[in-house]
Amino acid sequence: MKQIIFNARTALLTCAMLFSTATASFAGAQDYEFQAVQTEIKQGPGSTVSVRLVDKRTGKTVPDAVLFTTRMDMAPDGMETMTTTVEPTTSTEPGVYAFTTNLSMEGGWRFQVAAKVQGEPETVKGEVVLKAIP
Ligand SMILES: [Cu+2]
Repeated sequence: MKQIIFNARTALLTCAMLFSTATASFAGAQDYEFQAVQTEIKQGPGSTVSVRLVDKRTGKTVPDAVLFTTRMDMAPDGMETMTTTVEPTTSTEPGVYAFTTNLSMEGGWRFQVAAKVQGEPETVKGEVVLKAIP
């Protein structure tokens, strides 16, 4: 009986070790997340949208990422083909990336971003949902 308990415990430990090894080898783009600094944005031209890039392993923001693809559309309101302009602008806070956009219609907007993070070979992709308010 004692031997069985011992074996079960060893098996559990082995499993835990295997699992953590597997987790480590799959570390990558999914360790990062884009978060909207503000989800309610004034409808109309010249609004600023800011997203924070966070390393989920540490909870810290990630500065110096290169954001190279962006798309703003109304997918949350069933209008995926309705897009608008979104241009990078200067941000004062490290790890926060700011954009000027024109939310031409009130309602839900989806902001998609792809980025290169230093030391991370995979492309980091993310999206946030915003609401254009009067
Ligand atoms: Cu629309």
